[in-house]
Amino acid sequence: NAIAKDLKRALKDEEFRLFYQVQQSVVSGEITGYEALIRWKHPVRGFVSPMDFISVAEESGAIVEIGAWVLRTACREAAGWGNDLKIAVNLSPVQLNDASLIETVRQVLVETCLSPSRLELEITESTIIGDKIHALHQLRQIKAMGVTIAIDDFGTGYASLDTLNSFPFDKIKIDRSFLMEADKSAQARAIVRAILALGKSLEIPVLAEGVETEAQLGLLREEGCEEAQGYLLGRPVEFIGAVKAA
Ligand code: G
Ligand code: G
Ligand code: MN
Ligand code: NA
Repeated sequence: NAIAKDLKRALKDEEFRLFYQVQQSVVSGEITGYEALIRWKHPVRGFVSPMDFISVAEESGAIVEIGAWVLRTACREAAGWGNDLKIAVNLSPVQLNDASLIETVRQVLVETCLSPSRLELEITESTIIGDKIHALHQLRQIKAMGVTIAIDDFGTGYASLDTLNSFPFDKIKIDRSFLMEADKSAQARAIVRAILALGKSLEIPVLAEGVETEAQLGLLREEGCEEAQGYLLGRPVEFIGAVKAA
């Protein structure tokens, strides 16, 4: 595969970039953090979406190195922001299964001097479907360092509730598909409400992804959602200014 071959070279040639998308409090509008999103600035093809190369990187194993680069770069840049905002980093299932992950996280925190409580790792349900026991063991070690763990794309996997039951997640991220349909579908709104109720009863804060309209944000406000992320609040951007945390 041409992409698979190109990925290692791209890492060496420093063609990857991180973009950051703002996350904010629904009630106060204050910025709470940023999610790091990888972009590949290919010399010929221009910006390549992670949707077109993450799965290839997972199959070839290159995701372990690329993921370590993401983690290191995100933590280094966040340490330089001059605030206490969170930095959320996506973790691939392949990374979570890899035995090097714990040491990589530990090293990156030491190297960048980022306070561990500022780092949040985003895990999808599919991340812990493989070797579940091993994955949960790794997550526990990471959490013991003071790093927080969010469950991403919540509601789309086939075992959302089981996943929630198997690990003390620090945040639930409602998948953007539910928000997108919330404007026109009473059923999607009901699902959003149900996830928010679940978060309340488990005492896990909920962040809604894919917020694109004021109506969606209004719904989240009425229903007591803690945080939001989406094009309405900000698109992913390459550079962020110095923002003071609340
Ligand atoms: O940024 P965008 O919406 O194009 O991302 C598409 C997908 O790629 C999303 O599912 C997102 O979680 C994933 N993604 C973005 N950056 C990273 C990353 O650094 N690591 C991993 N594993 N996935 C990422
Ligand atoms: O799977 P994950 O939640 O990590 O995916 C994040 C992806 O969602 C990013 O690639 C980002 O570009 C995309 N995204 C973020 N906000 C919005 C939004 O409001 N609408 C849409 N369509 N995509 C969004
Ligand atoms: Mn994510
Ligand atoms: Na998501």
